[in-house]
Amino acid sequence: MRRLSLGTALLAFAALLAGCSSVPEGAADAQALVCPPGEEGCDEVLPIGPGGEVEVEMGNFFFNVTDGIAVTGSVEVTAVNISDAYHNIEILGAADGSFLGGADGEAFVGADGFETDTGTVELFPGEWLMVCNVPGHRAAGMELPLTVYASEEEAELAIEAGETDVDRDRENPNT
Ligand SMILES: [Cu+2]
Repeated sequence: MRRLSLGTALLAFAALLAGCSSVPEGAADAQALVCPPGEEGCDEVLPIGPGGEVEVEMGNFFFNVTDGIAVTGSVEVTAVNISDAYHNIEILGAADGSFLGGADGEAFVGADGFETDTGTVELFPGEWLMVCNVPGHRAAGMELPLTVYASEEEAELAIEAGETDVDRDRENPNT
């Protein structure tokens, strides 16, 4: 009986190792490069996780993460436009349809001057890049990394360590 239960435990452990479906480190990059969204068979590969909420300020010409945290899955982004010009957010390499690495991709949120828009994007864990895809805006400064954590636990550890994107304010070149 002892022997059997030990064997069962070992089998379960082996199955856990073999069948582990957690996304390996660097999966975000792999997803972006190996399986472009929109190509056959790629759109089913979506991150599984609790997701999260992030608030981003956008202006001429910068982004600033002001609140929230992104965990893998469906990430809701609220984009608050604090300028008088239209801006949007495209996440390069996003798994759900944003164009990979170009300026003619798909923004999932966009707002006219002093307006706010909310959208969701499916993201694997990793470091992503938010850009505004209005011509010239990215080059003028509208790009900012967005960290997507693998789990809520990992996100909480980052919060405790003060290492989140929030308030990672960079110099506004226009002030
Ligand atoms: Cu812009």
